[in-house]
Amino acid sequence: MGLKKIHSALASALAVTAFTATGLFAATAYQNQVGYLTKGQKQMAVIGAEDKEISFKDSDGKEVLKVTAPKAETWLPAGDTAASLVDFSEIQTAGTYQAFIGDEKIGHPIIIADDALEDAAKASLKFFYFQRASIELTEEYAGIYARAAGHPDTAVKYHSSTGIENSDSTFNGAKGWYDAGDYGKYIVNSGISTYTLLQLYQQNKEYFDKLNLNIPESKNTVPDILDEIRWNLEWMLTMQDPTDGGVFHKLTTLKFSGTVMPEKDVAARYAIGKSVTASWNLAAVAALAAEIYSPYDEEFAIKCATAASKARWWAMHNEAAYFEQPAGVNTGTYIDGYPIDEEIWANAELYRISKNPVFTEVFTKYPFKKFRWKLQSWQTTYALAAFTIATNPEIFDMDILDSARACIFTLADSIVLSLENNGYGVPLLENDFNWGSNSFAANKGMILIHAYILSKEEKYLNAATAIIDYILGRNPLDISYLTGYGVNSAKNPHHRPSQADGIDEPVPGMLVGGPNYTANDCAKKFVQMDAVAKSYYDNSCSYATNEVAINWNAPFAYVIGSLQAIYTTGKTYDITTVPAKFLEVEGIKATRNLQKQVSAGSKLVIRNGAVQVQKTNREGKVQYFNIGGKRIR
Ligand code: 9MR
Repeated sequence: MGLKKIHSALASALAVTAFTATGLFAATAYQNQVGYLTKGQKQMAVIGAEDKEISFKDSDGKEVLKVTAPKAETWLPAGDTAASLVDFSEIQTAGTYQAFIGDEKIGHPIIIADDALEDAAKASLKFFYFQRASIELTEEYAGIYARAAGHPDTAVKYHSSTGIENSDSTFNGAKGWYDAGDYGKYIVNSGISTYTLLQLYQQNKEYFDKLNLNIPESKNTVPDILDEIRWNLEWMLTMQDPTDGGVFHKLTTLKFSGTVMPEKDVAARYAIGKSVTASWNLAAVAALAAEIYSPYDEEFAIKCATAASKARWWAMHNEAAYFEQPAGVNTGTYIDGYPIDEEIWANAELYRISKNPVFTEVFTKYPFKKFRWKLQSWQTTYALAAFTIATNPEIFDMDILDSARACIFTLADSIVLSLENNGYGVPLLENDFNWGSNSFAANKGMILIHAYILSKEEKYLNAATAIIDYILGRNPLDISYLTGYGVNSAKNPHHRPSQADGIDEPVPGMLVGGPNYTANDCAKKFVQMDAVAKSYYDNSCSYATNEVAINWNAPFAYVIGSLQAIYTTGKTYDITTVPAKFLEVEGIKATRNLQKQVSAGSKLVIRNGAVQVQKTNREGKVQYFNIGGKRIR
């Protein structure tokens, strides 16, 4: 470990116990270390400042605002040290400021700018480029993090758990993003990550159409964020068994690799398992992708729509095909024995792009009509369905819309409620400090942004801002959990390339998992049950608190990207937007765009649960073909 890489809990301990020259205890301030949006909410948590005057000075030393620190309040996850939540939202002029109590500086420099979150938002998306499998990262795009291509995955074996017996055959499973600190590619986790990023784009097109991520595709006419997402989508599509539409659960080696660069991990890679959850995940994501990519590449859009429909068909006929970790395999499991939420989500996506009523049958299929009000995660996707449904009131029926809205607002209101008497102004509860706590934070932010889109009530936007502040430094460890951003940021993530590349600073733009009171690895000695938000160890040995993952970066990118986009454009997603045009062709799912792709005289239809091509021959007889061109009799 390099000298620079000191344990940040130690660093913050030093900050907390800072003494003034006179030996008096100095106030400690926790704040967003990266920046505040000029027109957004601005807060800092100050310990030892109750009733004191906090003075905010600009870079010329001129006082621009004076605030009396309010009553200090605790926030359970931080333990019993109370803090005053100081609001300085009134400062609405861009610049760099400093807070003082008398002559004493408190906190870090305060950066206020119209684009204060833009660099961090871009970095959190650029992370996905750094996670690309099967491609060399060149200096032009990766800078000092350039590296050789790893994992071509052009000849992936079938593990016996796929049900494919021919052990000699292989398939091309190239591209995709590495899941996390390891080099596996997992469909279930790709599902929520890819969906979250697609939503970010779809809801903020004006902003993201122009955003340059400096990736190899930056020069083409497709928005960079969509090019990046496509890298993963193309891999996800390869995981579908062409013979039946079922989707393999994961593509990994049999064992986790050592701490090596991607190109050094040359052990055989396998498709492992075929599962109902993987199939629903592909169905959901590919359906949304079909609509989003259709203006750019209709052939790809059709491919996605077809894959979605086929995956659905398989999942419906294999409802109990849960993934089980086969003997001899130790890579991530993403086991989920409850696929109903995924089924609802996938059907909602399919219905949105097609208006084919067959996809609404799911809403009456189950005895309960209401969504469970649960925060979204790789395992629980009700909220993802709720996002799609609630933001499409023109498409979904009133009763299902109500259920979706209830899901979002119940969750959002409970998050906002947790801000009451909360001295740190952080809407997180003790239970949130589990594995990947920062992703619970970010996913709560995604709920809040949706509540804001639907209601335009500022309290939701402000609570989402508070979550970004927490992640970027307003926390009892005084740390920014986003690598490369903030005065005191995470330095030693559990991320193989960052550990093995010989470069001191980790790959930037990565959100580490964060405090986890269940940590049972080298971070165990830092677990504090009476201050769970401090249960963190900035050391690469701690996968339980300091790993990175695509399903953690994605909601963070969603929240920080949405906030920046909303404040930049002054607009939120217009929920009356509908996909291009729906075509009324025998319950067809294709939009006009998709339809055009099929040769003259033919059209895409859904028959028997699958996408088929309907043609009328010269004699006027209607015939059906599968997507591969084979006649169905
Ligand atoms: O994010 C996953 C978390 O919810 C689980 O509790 C944990 C243990 O099963 O696994 C996490 O996912 C890991 C995956 O299995 C393998 N790649 C790294 C992921 C992040 O730690």
